[in-house]
Amino acid sequence: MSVHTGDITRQAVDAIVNAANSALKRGGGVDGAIHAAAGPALQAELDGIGGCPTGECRLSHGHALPAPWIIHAVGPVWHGGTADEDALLESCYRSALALARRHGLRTLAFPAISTGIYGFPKDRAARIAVTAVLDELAGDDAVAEVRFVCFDDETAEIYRGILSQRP
Ligand code: AR6
Repeated sequence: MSVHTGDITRQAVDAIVNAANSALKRGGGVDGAIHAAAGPALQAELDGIGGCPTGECRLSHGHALPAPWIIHAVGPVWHGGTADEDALLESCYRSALALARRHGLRTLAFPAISTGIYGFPKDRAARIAVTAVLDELAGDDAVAEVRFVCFDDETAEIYRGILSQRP
């Protein structure tokens, strides 16, 4: 696991993870950046998939991206912590790793799912992300590398702090 600052669309990994919505329709934030970089063929492919429930993931091609695949993860909207948000966010990370394993994708880059437009507290989300990924990677070498790609230094520092605390 490693922490990076920058634009996830530039990552040359087997799959980048998108913070999508359940309709799989182009939105703002990292989703908008991924659609802009991948090109219109991405929305056409997603329209064929239809949608995706919160906490789950769907796979598409990367189209014009350096990454050949995109894992679209639908994170929860933050409602104050009483609407199963933690478990749904954890499920996004676990589902993304499971999908990667099933398709032989060995290097992944994750954004901080739900922490932008969906309003999930950044520190709480980062702890869930790191804990879920660590647990998924333990004892299973199908996925070799996970990068947490943060858009801002504040988020990157949160991830670095959490990773430095682990045993
Ligand atoms: N690379 C890496 N991280 C990014 C990038 C980028 N290019 N752009 C933004 N981020 P958000 P959400 C960070 O809002 O909260 C969309 O409309 C951003 O700073 O993209 O899950 C979808 O269609 C933040 O830390 O996703 C959904 O409707 C993180 O990515 C909705 O937003 C996630 O912020 C999903 O909201």
